[in-house]
Amino acid sequence: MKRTLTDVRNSLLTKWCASGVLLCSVAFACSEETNVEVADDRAALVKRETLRAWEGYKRYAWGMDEFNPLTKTGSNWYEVPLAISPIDAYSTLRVMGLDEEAKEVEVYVETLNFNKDISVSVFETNIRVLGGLLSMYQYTSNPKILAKAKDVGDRLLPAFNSTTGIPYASVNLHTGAVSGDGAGPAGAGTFTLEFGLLSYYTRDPVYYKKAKKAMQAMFDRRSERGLIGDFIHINSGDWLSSKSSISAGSDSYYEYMIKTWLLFKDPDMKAMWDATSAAIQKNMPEEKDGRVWYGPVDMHTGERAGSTVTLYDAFYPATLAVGGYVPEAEKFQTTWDWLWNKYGLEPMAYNYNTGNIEGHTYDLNPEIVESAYYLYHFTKNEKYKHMAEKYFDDIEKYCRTDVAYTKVDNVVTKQQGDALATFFFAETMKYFYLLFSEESGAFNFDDYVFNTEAHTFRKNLLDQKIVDDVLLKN
Ligand code: DMJ
Repeated sequence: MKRTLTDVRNSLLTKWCASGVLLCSVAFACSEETNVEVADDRAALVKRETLRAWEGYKRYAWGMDEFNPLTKTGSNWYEVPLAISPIDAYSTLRVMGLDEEAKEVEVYVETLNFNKDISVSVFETNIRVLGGLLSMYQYTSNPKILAKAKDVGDRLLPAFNSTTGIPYASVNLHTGAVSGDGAGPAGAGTFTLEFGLLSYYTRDPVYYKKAKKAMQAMFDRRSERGLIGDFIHINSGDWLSSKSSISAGSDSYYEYMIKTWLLFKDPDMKAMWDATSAAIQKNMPEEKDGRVWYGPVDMHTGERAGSTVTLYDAFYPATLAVGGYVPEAEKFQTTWDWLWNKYGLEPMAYNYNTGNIEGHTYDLNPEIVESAYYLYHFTKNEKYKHMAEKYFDDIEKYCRTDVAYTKVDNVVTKQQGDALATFFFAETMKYFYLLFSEESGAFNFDDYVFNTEAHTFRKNLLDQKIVDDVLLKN
């Protein structure tokens, strides 16, 4: 059976850890602002290439979770499809003004039934499926889409019935049976945006309460240094690994603290972000050959616990920038840019002490592009645009196929593999497009918070009084 991103992430984690409606349809105006044809050539190229890849997916894999562009087949994460590619692609299609294609997805999603006897990743289903549906609802005001989002949210809820409130890794969408009682920080703290929006639109606080409790449970188990480990037992609350990192399995826990503050103005989230970021700045950065790395450290002693980093870590400049740490973000982005240019693509895992690659694949991941976009937005320094131009050129050179784009199994040999990850549609192409079209002013950054899958959540559509009443009241 095909390995999903979760499997890969889990295997990386295992390796590293072992060392350790009633629906309230709320009326609001759908924005026209994103449906603007953008003049910039680069942005137009990104849009054309997204459409070309999307047509490849539609032609050869429609309805399936993922497209395999070399064999021109489709594949599913589980025994039956969850339509992850279309749901994940929707918000990008809208951002690019590909409205006919987006409408086709919306109509298709109305027909989907999530009552499926499959055990799914709670994390991935939340960020890609629930996140995608909620963004779709904000664009369309279609109550059938909100009903789908609520249905998915309800099917994920049993996962949160652990002793600590940190969710089980997997839940069966039909039976509610749960499994997987070890979690990383991202598995605990990447729900507050989606579950918060679901609470907002359904006026039911249960979702946000569960998501916040899970995040808080992780935070409450921090060490005297303010750091957390990277694997915990969700029922005993005992740390299974005291290695503290910003890498795969931990990353979006940090991201969601600041973004949940920005979306809902929950002061508890801001307090967690402030304390956690200060602890990271104090303990993790390490200089090597003039470059800064945020390598893992022991959560209790602060001792260096390795020098392996993952390409996922390149999300952190964006998170630092949106959290007010722009100089630190700029410095860290320089490191990722250096690593990209060392190989012409980014390796999945890299040891900055030995200089060796420890994971050779590049799965069309977005993080370095995301950070270039945020830094371009905040600094307007052209160098971030030039960085992104180089990333796009390299992706075109090594990952482009006759019908779409595909992963590279080895960033040294550039040997292509046969998978187009759904986040290429959701994130990678969206961030390229937004960066290259920034000057057009067509997309107002300040109106949005992106979930970790780059789904656009419109904060200017939210009524803070409703947020206060439904989400933030004790
Ligand atoms: C995406 O699925 C999300 O950004 C997630 O948080 C981690 N990274 C992958 C893409 O690399």
